[in-house]
Amino acid sequence: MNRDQSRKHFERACRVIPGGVNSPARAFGGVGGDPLYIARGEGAHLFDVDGNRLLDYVGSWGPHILGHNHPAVVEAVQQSLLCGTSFGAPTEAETLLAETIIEAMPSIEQVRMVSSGTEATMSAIRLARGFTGRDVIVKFAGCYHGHVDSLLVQAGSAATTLGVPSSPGVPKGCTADTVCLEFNDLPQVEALFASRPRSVAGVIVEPVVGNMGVVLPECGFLEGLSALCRRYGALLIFDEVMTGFRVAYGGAQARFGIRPDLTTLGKIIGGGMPVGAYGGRKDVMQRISPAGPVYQAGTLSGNPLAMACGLATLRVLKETDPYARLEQETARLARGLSQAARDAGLPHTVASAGSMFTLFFSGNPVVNYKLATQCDTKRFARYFWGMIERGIYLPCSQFEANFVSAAHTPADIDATIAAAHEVLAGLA
Ligand code: KE4
Repeated sequence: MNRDQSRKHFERACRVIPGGVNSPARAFGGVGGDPLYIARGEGAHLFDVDGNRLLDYVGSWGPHILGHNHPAVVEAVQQSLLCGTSFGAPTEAETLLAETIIEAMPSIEQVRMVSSGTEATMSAIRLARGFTGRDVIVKFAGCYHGHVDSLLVQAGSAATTLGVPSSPGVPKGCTADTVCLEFNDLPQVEALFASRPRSVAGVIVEPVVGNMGVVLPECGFLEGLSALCRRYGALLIFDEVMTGFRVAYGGAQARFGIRPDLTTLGKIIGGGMPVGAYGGRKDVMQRISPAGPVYQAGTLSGNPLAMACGLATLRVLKETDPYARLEQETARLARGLSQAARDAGLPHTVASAGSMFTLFFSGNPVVNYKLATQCDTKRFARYFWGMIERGIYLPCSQFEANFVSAAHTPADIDATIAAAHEVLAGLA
């Protein structure tokens, strides 16, 4: 595969941008080599600056559940652009997207738009602390909630990929009230609450983890978190930035029948443009400025272009309801990848939920961060490059979720399985 132009672009970028990228997740740090520079996306495919056509399982790290440049989304953004890009004043589009989110997720009675998932989680934990008057936030190792100072503790995604799960530059005071526990370990959470019964403001969790790779909640874990939060007066915060409108139209909370107090969203609700949101119980959301005293603001929050992009995306999802087919095709792909690894005699497990999946190079089921970090990341890197050489573009880390879009065809899934058989056979 010719990657000359990408290499030239990367060399030039590295002179003016730290690491040559505007987000470390794109840096190929976990697989070696230089990132591909993308010229355009179309449906399930990306086209890089060297003219390579790539079947895309990154989907911009989650937003593109419809695939790239869905006609209805393009049309909506073009129409919105003709009216202007940003006004710093309320627009109807913000209300329409808020109403759509609230209709999809009954636990959300009011919602505030922001411009990223990080802003959403940062605001949600400030609100939880402001509402309860308590300071402690519980998170889980391997979960990634954006680069919020107080949540960069044993964080997943690129923080783990690049070996910095707890970042320098975060003062001890910022994380003094962050308690990091093991995902799927409910007794640990019970013990924490029992030891500090009136200290916990909130528990923030990815209900289906995407940032260790895909890790599912064990039976009773989410229900247990909900019961403990209720018992001890803490808020349950579902970080659905990745799972919202991904694992079901109503997100993981619909899939598991849990009603969190707050939910954070991003990715799909922006359709690929910068949108985050946090919402939940009205009595809690009413504490947010200007309705209440907890301050949060943003110049481009609710940006009309981004609202139009997100709204069109959610409208297509609601009208076409691709979820059953996405789940079937993703499960078929997961089985195919597992069969390919088994035929190659490679220790592996595969996890999937809705249209997100991960092939782990570990013989043990990955149920928490400790097990995730035992995966063979060198073998993953060889798998990644073997697949890219065959035109299959995967997330450049063992600790990320892969995404199937509504634009992926059965033939695309077949081709991916066939490529995996070839590549994995060569890794034994
Ligand atoms: P952003 O600030 O990147 O929009 O969202 C942060 C965030 C919050 N919560 C969850 C569950 C997330 O997955 C994310 C961001 N996800 C990563 C990929 N795993 C974004 C990719 C990147 O950092 O470039």
